[in-house]
Amino acid sequence: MSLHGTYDPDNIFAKIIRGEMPAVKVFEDDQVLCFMDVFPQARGHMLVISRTSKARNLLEAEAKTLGRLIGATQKAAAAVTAALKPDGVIVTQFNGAPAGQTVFHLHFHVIPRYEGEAMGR
Ligand code: DGP
Repeated sequence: MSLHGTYDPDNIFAKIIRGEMPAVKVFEDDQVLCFMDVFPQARGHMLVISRTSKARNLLEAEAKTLGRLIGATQKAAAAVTAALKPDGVIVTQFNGAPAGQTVFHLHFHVIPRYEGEAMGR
């Protein structure tokens, strides 16, 4: 799916939000959800999503949603740094299939990096 199109309410993250699919949740409130990536690129790889927004990508997100998401992403990065003591943390996200996006519900990746360890699945 390119940047153009409409939100699919049956995407996998929408199902996780509705409790129709299992996920290993790290934290959640009424606005955001942080959970473990099922195909981790490194130990502690997490995803941060909005529970309420129907934005498929960064370009569609409202400022308020982005504010909440980046706050939760910072919290996730701090939590994984405290828990697993990585040497670095990548925060990233992809917009549109040609850019590498595979799930079309806006999400931020939090990927710990460890010196001497290759990244990959
Ligand atoms: P992206 O390429 O940015 O759209 O990344 C989507 C990520 O979602 C990818 O790292 C794998 C992860 N993922 C896909 N399906 C599931 C799932 O069912 N559960 C969880 N926890 N993660 C998933």
